[in-house]
Amino acid sequence: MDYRSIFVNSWFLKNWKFILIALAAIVIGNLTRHVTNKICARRERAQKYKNKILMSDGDEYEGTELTTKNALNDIKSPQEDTRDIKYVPALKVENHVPFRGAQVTLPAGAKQFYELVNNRRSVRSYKSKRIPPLEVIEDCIHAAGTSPSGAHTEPWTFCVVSDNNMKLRIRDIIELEEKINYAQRMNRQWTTDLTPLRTNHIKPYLTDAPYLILVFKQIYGYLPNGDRKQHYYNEISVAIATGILLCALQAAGLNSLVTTPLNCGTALRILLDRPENEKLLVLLPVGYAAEDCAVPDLKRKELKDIMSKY
Ligand code: IYR
Repeated sequence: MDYRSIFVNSWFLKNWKFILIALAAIVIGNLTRHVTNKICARRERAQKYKNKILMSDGDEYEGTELTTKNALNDIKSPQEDTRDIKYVPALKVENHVPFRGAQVTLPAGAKQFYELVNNRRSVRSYKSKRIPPLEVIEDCIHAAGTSPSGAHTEPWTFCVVSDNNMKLRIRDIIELEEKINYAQRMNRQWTTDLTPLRTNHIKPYLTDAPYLILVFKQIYGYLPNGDRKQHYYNEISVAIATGILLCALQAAGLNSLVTTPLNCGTALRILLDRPENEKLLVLLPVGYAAEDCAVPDLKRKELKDIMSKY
């Protein structure tokens, strides 16, 4: 047998170029698939990581043990998982400027401020005919908007309602839910604890008070490109802003009440045509107390009972 001629005439030898090209194509094909799979997996992980971050708006990390210095050895850079994402700060601030300290103070300082705020009471009956100027309400909300907030996200919306028909619709929503709240959602101890305050599901202040301020927390915001923006500590931020609002209303000689209408958030948000990223935190009736307004004879804790020195 002429092995040489078999070899020279073999199909493999004749087609070696095509075979080589086919083999190369298979290798390149597999390699590309492998690489793209890897890239996709990493992108997916990065996206998952980003979503996870979006969830954490400042919650405490839950752990049963106190952190020790050993924990430092376990730190893995988050960059590992997020190499493919380009991060830019949501806050557009270029400079820091010299701080000039408090330029405005009260003549008698904090003692005077204490006198001011100690005079505040939660008011549940209002004069409907005496209407404070809207500018005063605007000034108070302007003050509330100076509140500190997580990463300066300013996650608040203050909706001011003075329209009587709108107030009536708000009252209807709240009284319906509160009837159920008092009857079954709040437990017996809760309703019993409220008896000294003489509250119930009937709330004339929602239509009598000249203004209702509905304070919404924005649980996230939007970047100019439409992407979601994280609102860190949004509830704490809006609660602080509400505290400032209460002080401002008091300073303006107005009365108010902090109400937390349980289970009414969505209905009120839809009524006021607010977007889904806004959740109702509190609702404040605002105005002047009715002539016959009575308040429970409450005592406040003494300084020594609320402060510990170290
Ligand atoms: N939101 C209800 C119940 C209520 C709950 C507490 I805590 C109060 O301090 C007062 C009232 C209401 O507004 O009647």
